[in-house]
Amino acid sequence: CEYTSLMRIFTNEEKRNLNLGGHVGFDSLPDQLVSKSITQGFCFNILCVGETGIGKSMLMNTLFNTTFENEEASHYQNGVYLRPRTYDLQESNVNLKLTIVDTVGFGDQVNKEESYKPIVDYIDTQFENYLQEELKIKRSLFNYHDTRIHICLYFIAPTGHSLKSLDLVTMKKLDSKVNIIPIIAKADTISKSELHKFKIKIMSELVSNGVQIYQFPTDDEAVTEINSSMNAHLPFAVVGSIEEVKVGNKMVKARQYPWGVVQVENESHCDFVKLREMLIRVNMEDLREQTHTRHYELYRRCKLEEMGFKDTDPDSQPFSLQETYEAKRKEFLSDLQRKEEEMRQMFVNKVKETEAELKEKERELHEKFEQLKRMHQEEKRKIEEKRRDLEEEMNAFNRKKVAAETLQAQSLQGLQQPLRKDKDKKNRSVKTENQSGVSLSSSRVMMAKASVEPLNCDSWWQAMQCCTCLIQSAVWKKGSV
Ligand SMILES: Nc1nc2c(ncn2[C@@H]2O[C@H](COP(=O)(O)OP(=O)(O)OP(=O)(O)O)[C@@H](O)[C@H]2O)c(=O)[nH]1
Ligand SMILES: *[C@@H]1O[C@H](CO)[C@@H](O)[C@H](O)[C@H]1NC(C)=O
Ligand SMILES: *[C@@H]1O[C@H](CO)[C@@H](O)[C@H](O)[C@H]1NC(C)=O
Ligand SMILES: CC(=O)N[C@H]1CO[C@H](CO)[C@@H](O)[C@@H]1O
Ligand SMILES: [Mg+2]
Repeated sequence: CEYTSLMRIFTNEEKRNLNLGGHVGFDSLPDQLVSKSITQGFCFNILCVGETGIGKSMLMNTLFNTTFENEEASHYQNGVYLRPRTYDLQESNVNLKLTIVDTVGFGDQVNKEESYKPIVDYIDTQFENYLQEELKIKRSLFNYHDTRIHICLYFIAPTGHSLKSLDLVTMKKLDSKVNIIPIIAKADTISKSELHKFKIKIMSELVSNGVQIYQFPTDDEAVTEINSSMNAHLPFAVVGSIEEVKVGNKMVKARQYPWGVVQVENESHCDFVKLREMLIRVNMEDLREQTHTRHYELYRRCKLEEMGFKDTDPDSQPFSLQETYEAKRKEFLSDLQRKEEEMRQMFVNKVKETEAELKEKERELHEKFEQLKRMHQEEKRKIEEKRRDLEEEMNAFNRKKVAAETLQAQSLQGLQQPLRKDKDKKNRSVKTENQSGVSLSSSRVMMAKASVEPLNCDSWWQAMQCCTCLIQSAVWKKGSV
């Protein structure tokens, strides 16, 4: 508190101009800055977005007059990915840590809807890394390797027609995250008049789709001079080559064709020199600054707001980090408590539910058991009945068998003394008319059977008939005898 009131006193105090008596030395401050920057070194990160084989690696080699390691991509990637390569370069006494990030497989998929995603993710990841470093308590931004993308060179195919929807979508997704410079690649394959129309068409398409591309700064006096016309040359039509061809008495970088030579560094042949001028020689620092103050700032703001930090409270009073923290903590704790209570309630309900379910299951099982038991008893009863029936039948059969046996025994006795003991009238009449013992005995069997068998009309009748037939046959036999 005391500190802030003291500050107020100082700031309210009027400033006075004073003359220095002699040389003090703080005029060397800019030099000190320069030498410090030089010892620290610089980093610069370039992202090349473009179809496979459109000339990305070749252009980088031409721009930096060296041969970076090159690995040709295949056209059969399942998706797009980014390949960063970092190099340490030195020019006079300035060290540059250069990172070149290439898109691999861009534009090769049948479905290109998701092609922009890996690029956006990569850029965001670099921002996130920087933010995490910034948020650390012990941060070391001084020797932090900054991997944030400073410039995105967007390679447009030299169709002479118009932009592809993939180009528009990708640039639209990137324009709030990175400085974009669109370039027409392999510009030697398009005629001069067509190129002019193509450039106009591209710019009008970018404007009508609201794609923000990087504008060379025109507010800075030193740069305005070179620049204002440069914005009119966008998109730059470039040619890449590391081949040296002799033109006149000089070796120049060029592409040689049967009908002539395309000189890379001749402004009447292509815009390569303009690109190199604007990208490396004039605006490199501005690109770095724009990345930090515009794109990174936007990312940081969104991210912190997402995390719940605010500069002002709802009544637009200044809101310190401490207060935000306290508020967040309170909110978090109450949230936690609420969640815990919810969980507990949920648990109790679940237990109750499960209990009820179990009870229901038990009841069902019990019912089933009872039913099975009943069924079992019923069956048992039935079988018992059947058994009784069968036993009765067996008894009846046995009785019959005994009777039949006694009868048989009797009949055998009767056969041994056939004519001695006949008192029966019927037998006598048979005896008088039939001398055959065998027939007589069989008739007796019949008779015995008839008496044993229950008085069944059928068997009675059969017996009777049999008797008659015996008698008849006896008559018949007597006649034949
Ligand atoms: N006509 C013409 N051909 C070029 C130009 N730049 C590169 N090429 C040719 O295009 C082919 C591919 O060039 P690269 O630089 O390997 O293309 P790239 O985009 O790096 O390819 P990947 O890394 O595999 O995606 C090579 O044969 C180059 O010679 C150019 O400006 N004009
Ligand atoms: C590029 O490098 C070669 C040596 O590798 C050199 O002879 C040539 O002059 C350089 N070109 C430019 C434009 O600096
Ligand atoms: C650039 O190209 C033009 C046209 O081909 C030619 O007249 C001119 O001499 C070239 N400039 C240089 C420096 O080679
Ligand atoms: C308007 C203006 O100052 N244009 C200058 C831009 O830079 C080129 C050189 O790169 C000059 O030739 C133009 O005169
Ligand atoms: Mg390449």
